[in-house]
Amino acid sequence: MNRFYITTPIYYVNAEPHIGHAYTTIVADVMNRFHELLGFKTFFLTGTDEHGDKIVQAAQAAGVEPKAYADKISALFRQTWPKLSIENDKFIRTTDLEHVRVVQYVLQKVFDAGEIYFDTYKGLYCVGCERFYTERELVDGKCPDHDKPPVERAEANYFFRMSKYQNWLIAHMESNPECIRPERYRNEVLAFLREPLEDLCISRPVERLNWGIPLPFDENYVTYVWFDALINYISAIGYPDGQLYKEFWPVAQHLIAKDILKPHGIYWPTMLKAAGIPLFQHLNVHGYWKTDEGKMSKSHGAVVRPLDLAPVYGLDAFRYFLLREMVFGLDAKFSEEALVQRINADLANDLGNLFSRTLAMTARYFDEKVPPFGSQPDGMDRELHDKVDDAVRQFRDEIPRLGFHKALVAIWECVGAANKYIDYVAPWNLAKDAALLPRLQTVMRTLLEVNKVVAVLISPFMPSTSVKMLERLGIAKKTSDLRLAEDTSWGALQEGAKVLKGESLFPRVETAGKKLEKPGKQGAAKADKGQKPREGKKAEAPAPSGVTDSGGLIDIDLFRQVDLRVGLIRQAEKVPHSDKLVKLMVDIGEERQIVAGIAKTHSPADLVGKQVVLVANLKPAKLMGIESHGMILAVRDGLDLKLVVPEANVSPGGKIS
Ligand code: ME8
Repeated sequence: MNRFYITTPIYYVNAEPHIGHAYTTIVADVMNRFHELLGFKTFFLTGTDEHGDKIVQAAQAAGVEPKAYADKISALFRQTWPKLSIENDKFIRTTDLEHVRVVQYVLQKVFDAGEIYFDTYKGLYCVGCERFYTERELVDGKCPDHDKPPVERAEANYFFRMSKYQNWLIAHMESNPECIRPERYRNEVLAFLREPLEDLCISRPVERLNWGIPLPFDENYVTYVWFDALINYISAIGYPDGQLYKEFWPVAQHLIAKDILKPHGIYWPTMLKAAGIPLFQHLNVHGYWKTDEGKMSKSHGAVVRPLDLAPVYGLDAFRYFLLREMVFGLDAKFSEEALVQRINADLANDLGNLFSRTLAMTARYFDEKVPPFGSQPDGMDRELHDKVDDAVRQFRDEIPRLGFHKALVAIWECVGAANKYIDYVAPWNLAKDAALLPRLQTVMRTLLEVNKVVAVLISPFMPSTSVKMLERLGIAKKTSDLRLAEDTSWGALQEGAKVLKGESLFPRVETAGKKLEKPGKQGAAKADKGQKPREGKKAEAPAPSGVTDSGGLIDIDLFRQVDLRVGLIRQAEKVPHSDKLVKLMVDIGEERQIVAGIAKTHSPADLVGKQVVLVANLKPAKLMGIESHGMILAVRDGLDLKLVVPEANVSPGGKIS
């Protein structure tokens, strides 16, 4: 049986969980659920890192003993994860006796092998980081993380012969290109390794710090917190003899952010090598979530507490946002506005609408029962089916290589294609003619099948929504019972099975910009319970999802149907025999040919390199025999015509809202 083992960092208990911790732990959960879906036997570990100076200082500030302090904050982490639908198999604490025992065992083993020695070290020490710094690591004489000058400190201590493993580690990284992913982080570690590697101080004298694991070979010292913490990845699964260790260590994958790349990319592999333990399979490294104020971390304030957000916007929506928004490996910006935008566009408008339209029509035309494929599928049905197969393939290929956002984009392409399919096929017209019943059956069955596959594919990301969708499609399965191949096979819905119309999956959030700091006052995030499916009330008169009122005003839904994008003009040329038209090639993330009536006011040469705003979902039209796939926005000013442009350059394809 295939196996999968994923770990998160064990988080310091010097402050409460925030969105950065939540992201890593949710990603681990997504990876774990994905492998379960593939039928792997999986193990998912998280926990808390509880020793060291930082914890002592935090406990002192709170006026309690370190252990009592650690108990409290550790419990907070432990209780947070289930509230975010995270299902870890084990929660380790570095104060667990079993962990302490394994750390001492490894220390003794490495000591006996002659890889630890005693020496005096004088250097510059940052209390925040709990480590000595070399001069060249400092920025303007200060610790780059804490922006404070380090203090001089001389100390007799134990050292791990890390330098000895430098060449071995370089060779290992060069011959295992996937050991650290994405590649930029492997390169970063290789760059560290171009400089001479120093030995690692792995002890602290008890008189200075007694909140640590005693060295087994000298009771006057405790273990340096990183030498203690990293070992959690093996102590938690019963190193050296445990069954879990034997089963799962050979497939271990770690997940961290870039802040702790050095301990994981250098200390940990060399420690393992010295202890005669095989290396982990992958170290997966992601970027930082930032707010407008900068990186979110406990020492910098400005944190977003996940539990304040998730209940306001919905747990699954929050998970979706984090995974969709961040390109794994790069930094991403967190804003409440961006979260609301994704909820309204991707979840309420796209997925929510597809699901309610499909179920509402199944209810109306087939008495809430799954119809058979009444007629042979036509070209459009096959195209949609192909899109679904393609999404399944991309999902399967992208997640193991950390392309979470790409997997989601592929799923949402299916959702978009299915919504367009409804608009195009117009089932309400088929329903008018009894002779077209077989065709209507096939159309609705096709749509139900798409919804089912989408429900399965989103299960690692949005487990509750997945279960809810499947239930309403007549499938009573827990996410852990789903299997990718079997449950995404086309046509597997039970004919005649009862489906349930029910409430909308994702209520639209009406106003953005609420204050995250005051979760209690977020009533503004009210749901629009009356969110309408695009399919109209009557089969004969399907209304679009947004409508005009009697005063000519449109509602927001109608506006949102216009896909406005920023495009970059790559090429421009005059259309022969026309004094008004220019043919443009516009980059909106993909290339678009657009014919625009702006030749009288704009020369092709002036247009190239300009950013413009365009309607990207306009039906194609032919102008002077040339296809145009969109419309550029401009304002008439007397005889002049001015293009509408963004205030500053933005990435081509940026969606306007
Ligand atoms: O470093 N964006 O614990 P820690 C994304 N105890 N992820 C973030 C983040 C941000 N702004 N801020 C934190 C420690 N994280 C050690 C680890 S492991 C043997 C010992 C996440 O509480 C991210 O996973 O400071 C990062 O690596 C981790 O929290 C650091 O957590």
